[in-house]
Amino acid sequence: MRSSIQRRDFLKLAGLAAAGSRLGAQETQSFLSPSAAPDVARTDFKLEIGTVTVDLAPNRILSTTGYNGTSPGPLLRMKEGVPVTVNVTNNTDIPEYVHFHGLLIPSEVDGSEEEGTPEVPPHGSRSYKFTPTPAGTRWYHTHTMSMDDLHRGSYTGMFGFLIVEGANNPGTYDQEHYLALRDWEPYFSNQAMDNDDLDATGPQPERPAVLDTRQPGVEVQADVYSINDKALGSGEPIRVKQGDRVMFHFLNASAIENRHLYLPGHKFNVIALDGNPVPTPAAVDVLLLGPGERIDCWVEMNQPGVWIMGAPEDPVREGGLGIVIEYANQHRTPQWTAAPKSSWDYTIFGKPPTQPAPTETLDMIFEKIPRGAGIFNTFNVNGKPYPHDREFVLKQGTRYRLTFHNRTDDAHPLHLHRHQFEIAEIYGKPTSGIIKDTVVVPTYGRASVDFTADQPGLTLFHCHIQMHMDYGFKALLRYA
Ligand SMILES: [Cu+2]
Repeated sequence: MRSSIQRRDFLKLAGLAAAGSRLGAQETQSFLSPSAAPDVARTDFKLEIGTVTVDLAPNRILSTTGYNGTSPGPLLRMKEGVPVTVNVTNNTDIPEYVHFHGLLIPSEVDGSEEEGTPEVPPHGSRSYKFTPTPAGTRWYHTHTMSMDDLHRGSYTGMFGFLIVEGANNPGTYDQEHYLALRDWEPYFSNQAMDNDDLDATGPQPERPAVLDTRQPGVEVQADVYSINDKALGSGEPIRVKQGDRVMFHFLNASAIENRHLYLPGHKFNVIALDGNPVPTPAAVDVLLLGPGERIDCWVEMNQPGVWIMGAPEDPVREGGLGIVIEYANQHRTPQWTAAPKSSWDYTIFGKPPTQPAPTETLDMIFEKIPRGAGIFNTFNVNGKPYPHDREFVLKQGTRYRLTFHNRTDDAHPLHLHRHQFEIAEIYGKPTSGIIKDTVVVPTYGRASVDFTADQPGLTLFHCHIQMHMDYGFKALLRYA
């Protein structure tokens, strides 16, 4: 039980007991009030890739790779439809790719080696020029392969929020926070922690009649967590007043795992998924975010006290995944109560389907090969790991129904580059109007998404868990 000892030591270091104390000035990144936002979005951005330190806790300072000396990197605020240049300098020894996640931009600047985006060479630089669209909460991150090197790719601190401002105003609120959920110091383990117990126990239409009983390979795990750059108890609390309406923009920037989030005594009023407004905003107790997903939601602060907003799973929250919400004139120890049993269900934010299903269909069947590559699992898409002999071929202007068949014992966050899709069916339930770029398909589950092939150029599809992607769980879509 090496990991649990580490966890206890870490908590001592983080000094949870001090969480409610009055501290100094706010972090600018985690506490951006609407009035602090620049009036005019910039068009010229600079990202410098290099070594950064992350002060997770007073006695826990990590060294990793990041952008502009911090992790998360700077919040990039762009205006929809206004061309931008992102100048990237790479001060490391390995080629880098900056992927702009959730944007509809050409392959040449999307930041994917598979799509043919040129690299940012080691100790060199490259400019990405594109016109940001659509409006909403997007993000940017490295798209370099890690394979068995846990100091590369999305295990590092190379990520940040990218906000595309549009005409749509998400409403009025008193303060606004951009919060990225992260884990650190990953390691390989045979005992992957199962955090999927809160997930929908829906139908498992893809469960094979005979399960694969071969010994599974190792997975990546972490015991150290943070929200932005601070472990629970180390950073500044979010200070609120009774009656405040607080807008949260959450991002799961993990390379590893789906994450839940809970705030005792409060509800999350979800208004957008992956940055796109949902047809039916709804209040929920617990959020679920797969790696790559974003949720925009507001919380009515109507339970005076000092609360922990964090992961419902004790080891994850105690390992740092949380932040303190402190009401004015309240100075007690931060409170936590167990989260209610809940299951995440995208369809409550949707509306009944009104359009007939697209007649053009694509099917992707995902399988896990235990220890397909030494001690690591590999993943097949339609019987073969990446690269495939033939890409999926799209006809320009055609609408497709893409069905994911998850024949593995894991929930996977599936991401399509350069396009957005509309969830058509998940957990056996039909829905419409939920526009996303990443969707968590449950264990042995099936999901169908519809999208229009209107972004010519190579397009990458992959699982957003870095190790799954690196070991076969990806595919290329090509326009005819
Ligand atoms: Cu996966």
